[in-house]
Amino acid sequence: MTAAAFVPLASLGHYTEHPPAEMLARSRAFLEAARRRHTVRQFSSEPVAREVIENCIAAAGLAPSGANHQPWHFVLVADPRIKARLRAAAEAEEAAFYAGKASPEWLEALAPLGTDAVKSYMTAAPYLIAVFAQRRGGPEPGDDRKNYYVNESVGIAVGFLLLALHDAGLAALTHTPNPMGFLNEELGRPANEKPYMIVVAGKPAANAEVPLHALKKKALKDILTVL
Ligand code: IYR
Repeated sequence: MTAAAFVPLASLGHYTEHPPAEMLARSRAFLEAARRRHTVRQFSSEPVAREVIENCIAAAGLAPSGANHQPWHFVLVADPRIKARLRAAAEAEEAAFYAGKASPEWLEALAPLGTDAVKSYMTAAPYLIAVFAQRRGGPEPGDDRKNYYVNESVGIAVGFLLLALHDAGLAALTHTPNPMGFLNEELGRPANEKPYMIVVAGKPAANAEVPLHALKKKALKDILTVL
């Protein structure tokens, strides 16, 4: 058993206390920035510096996680041949999905988004970020212990990633073809890693559109109870 050891937060110099007015102003500014984030499905193929994406992934890797095991692995795909293979595999699953694997209720829920089985963005966008959730791992690379709250942890990390990309001026799409086992095969990840999501990243195409349906965000009063 490793004993807990601590360092004063103040000695890290990482916490900044803001006066109340500034705190309010910053929370409003962040809210407005979040309001300007939209999922897009039409990407420009304009290149984006890899370091930008790597910084966003590094920020995602700072997310809190169960027992700080950091149960995630990211594969950054820029190679056009690999993107083409992933697109073909995803489109095969999506074709089955839209042809009837999905329930009528599911297809009806998706109809206002206007999605279909053609996934041009997977080859148009400069980057595909495949996210894997590790069932086993640990705080050190190479650890092989049980991980905890894996889905919660990886979900938080993807949230960090989406906001980091947005803050850098990039658009993103969370894409989850079902099933996603082809990601392990194509990208050489072990079977104990669950393929979690593909995050498509790049600049939006000049003619990118946002479905009106996606602009309907619930009001705070409808998502918050204050007691
Ligand atoms: N994976 C499919 C279907 C899809 C499902 C949901 I839930 C969405 O919010 C969007 C799409 C696709 O990518 O088309």
